[in-house]
Amino acid sequence: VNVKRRLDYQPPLYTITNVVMHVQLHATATRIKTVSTVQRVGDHNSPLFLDGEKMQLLSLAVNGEAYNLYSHVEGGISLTEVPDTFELTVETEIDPQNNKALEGLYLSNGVFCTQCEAEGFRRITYFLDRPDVLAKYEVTVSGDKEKYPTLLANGNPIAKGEESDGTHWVTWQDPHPKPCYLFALVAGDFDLLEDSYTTTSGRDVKLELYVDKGKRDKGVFALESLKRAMKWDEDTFGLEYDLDIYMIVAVDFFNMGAMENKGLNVFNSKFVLADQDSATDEDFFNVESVIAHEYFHNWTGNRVTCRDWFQLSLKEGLTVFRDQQFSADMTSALSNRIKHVRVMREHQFAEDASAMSHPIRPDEVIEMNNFYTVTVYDKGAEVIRMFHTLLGADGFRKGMDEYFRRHDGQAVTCDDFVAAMQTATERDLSHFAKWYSQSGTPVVGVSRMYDKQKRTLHISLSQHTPATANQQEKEPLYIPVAFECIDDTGKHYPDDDGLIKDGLVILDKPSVSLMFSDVPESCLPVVLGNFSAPVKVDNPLSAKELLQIFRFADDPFNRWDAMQSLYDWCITQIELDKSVPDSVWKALADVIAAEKDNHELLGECLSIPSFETLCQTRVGVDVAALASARQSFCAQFASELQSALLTVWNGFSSVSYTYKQTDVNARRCKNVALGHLARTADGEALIEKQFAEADNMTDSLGALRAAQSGSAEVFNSLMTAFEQKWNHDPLVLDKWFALNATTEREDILAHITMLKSHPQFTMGNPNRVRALIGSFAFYNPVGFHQPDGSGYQYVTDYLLELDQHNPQVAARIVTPLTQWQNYADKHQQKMKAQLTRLVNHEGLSKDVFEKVSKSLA
Ligand code: B3K
Ligand code: ZN
Repeated sequence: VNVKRRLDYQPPLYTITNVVMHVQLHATATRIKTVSTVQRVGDHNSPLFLDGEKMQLLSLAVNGEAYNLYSHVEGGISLTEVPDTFELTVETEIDPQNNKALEGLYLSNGVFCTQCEAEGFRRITYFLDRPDVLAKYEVTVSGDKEKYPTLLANGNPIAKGEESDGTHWVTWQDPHPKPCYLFALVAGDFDLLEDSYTTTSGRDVKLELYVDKGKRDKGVFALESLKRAMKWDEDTFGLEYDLDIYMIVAVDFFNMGAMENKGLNVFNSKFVLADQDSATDEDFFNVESVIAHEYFHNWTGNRVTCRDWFQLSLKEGLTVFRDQQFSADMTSALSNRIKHVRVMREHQFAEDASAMSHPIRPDEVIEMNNFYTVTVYDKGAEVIRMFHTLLGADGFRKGMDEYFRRHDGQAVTCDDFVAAMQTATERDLSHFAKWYSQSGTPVVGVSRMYDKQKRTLHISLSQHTPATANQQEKEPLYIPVAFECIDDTGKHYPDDDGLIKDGLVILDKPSVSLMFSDVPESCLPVVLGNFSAPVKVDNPLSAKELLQIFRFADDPFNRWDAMQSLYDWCITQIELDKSVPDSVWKALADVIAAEKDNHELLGECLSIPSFETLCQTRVGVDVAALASARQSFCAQFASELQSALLTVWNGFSSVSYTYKQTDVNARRCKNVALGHLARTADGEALIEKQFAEADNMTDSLGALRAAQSGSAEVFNSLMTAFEQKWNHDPLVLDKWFALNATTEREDILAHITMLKSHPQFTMGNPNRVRALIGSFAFYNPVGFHQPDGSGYQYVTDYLLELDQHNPQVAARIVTPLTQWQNYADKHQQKMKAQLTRLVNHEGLSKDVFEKVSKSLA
């Protein structure tokens, strides 16, 4: 196999500055004629290598003359003796209808669309498919007028026409040079929502949102979100949109969330369509944040792009950080922060503990699509957030301004970003930059020594990053640790030497010591406020101390986190066959009473850490044992706190649905309470009442989720009703598939097999596959990790089939299997047996091969 290394980067030997394309759409035989202006870069005689795969080459010409001096080589063609500058004409033919990988140009559900990032353009034509080759494009799309009344590509439409044979065509011109991964083309028959936006400097931008016929009303929220994102980026970063038209198309068949193609975003319909009946509060939130994310890419990704794919976090980490800040401003800072920390703890820490561990700027890649990871995206965003924390909002803005001043229109590296931040703020960020090269999750240790006589407290912070599969040696990182020191009356204390500055201690060596003089014994270190760095904390605290933090910490994230640690501690007690002390139940009842009006915090604080999060504070997990400890804690939680929880659930007057933050918080709190109450004798009645009365999807689904952990009978009957009601709407049915897949039941595998033959299920649609098979593998620990290994085998069987059609999606879903390191020996053996089956399978895609072979190495 072909491993690519970051350090092997070479600038291109040739470049392409101009592209004129003619695409003649046809379901099984689309023809593409591409005329590229090619230039030799520097003085050399090397052949011109063009990437290309899965297509037929019909003809090749140089400066208009047929050209023979080429040969087919692995992954493309090689042309010798080409002039220094010339026009290259390539004609190719492809089969979009049978393109089930959904990469390049494909036809699904009557819609042609493209996905070129990372390396899909090479499935459309022979080209220099690399992000540091930037060209201007003019694209003419032609196709059947009746089937495809809408013909779209990047930029502005400049001409159109009709032919007598029933076809029509449109020519699009994109004035901004771009790498080919941002190329897009869409053709189909859509409903259109139109709007406009005027930028601060007065540019009128047409906004167009294309959705499936009959779904116009479900697009309204996305379009409003887009305008909020445009405004926010002007206000926050001074960044304006740069074309006269911005188009978004929602499609049903898509490998991921969305794609930021220049001027023509293509979206998974899941992140566009939303209304009160069919979308939850969380769906609304996701629509707004994905719409914003793709829009923000216009500057962080498109105007300034990546030099090579190892630099992916340059655009993704930064853009995720930007969308997180936007969402926090649009909704609420605390719940956003908690949401993202959950992703880090459930998924990124797990990735870093597996053999797929990689730095946010990876060093080695076999299949680039495997590196669109929680590490590159979410840990990448955490690294950007640390810049923001260290430099302050103003410093960060200066750095961003400098970054765009230097690099607008260029393809650059993560080092270039750090350098711009450094110059603009006159800070030495060289030590900090190690976050880009070092993988693994650092553990920050906290230890305390109190001297009763002297009334002094000595606190030491230390750091240690465990070795990862790809890197044995780890160096100390530059870690900003938000720090408070509080006693049991809530009083805060400064340290003697002033190491706490602006609430932060910089841990930039193996350890740092803090002294506090004349302080009471009850003083506690409260660390990592607002999750100031992507690390684990080892701060041994008792239940009583955690409750002290909950009561008195200034930082609301720390307060929530103290409750999470308390629950984790309680579950550990149960694992050790000890009981949860009464004092804890009493304190929890007080917490609920004290915070009853703070719906946002209460809702989060009543959520028990997920099974996946609990795994990250344990080693050698015996799945059934941990799951049952968690279950029994939940059951006890419900019975001990029943009356308090009931008061919470009853405390919400039913108002008709709006998606506004106070209501979202209230609904969340109510549904979390219902989830607990489901385990009590009253549960059934409450669930049925809520399900019957719900005027929105959040409450319907909340009732279903609650029922899932209560009586099977109620759950089954509500699920049947839900399925009947939503049979026509696959996006809603995905919620139903996922609930089915995550239910604990003896016959779960047979149940999933039955669901695979549901009329709405198809292996060809990634959303369905993720909802059913993905949810099972990721979020049904008891079913997936059955002691006899049948869960692993089931998923493996499925993946072997899926991999033949859609390697990208298969490689995603294989993730839980590759994370065997976290589990007890008995699980490990059986997981590895299935991974071995996969790796030995003939014809396995390189996507799945990379992850599986790394995980077995
Ligand atoms: N840039 C795309 C992701 C492309 C994934 C390719 N396998 C969407 C995004 O991050 O905005
Ligand atoms: Zn992105």
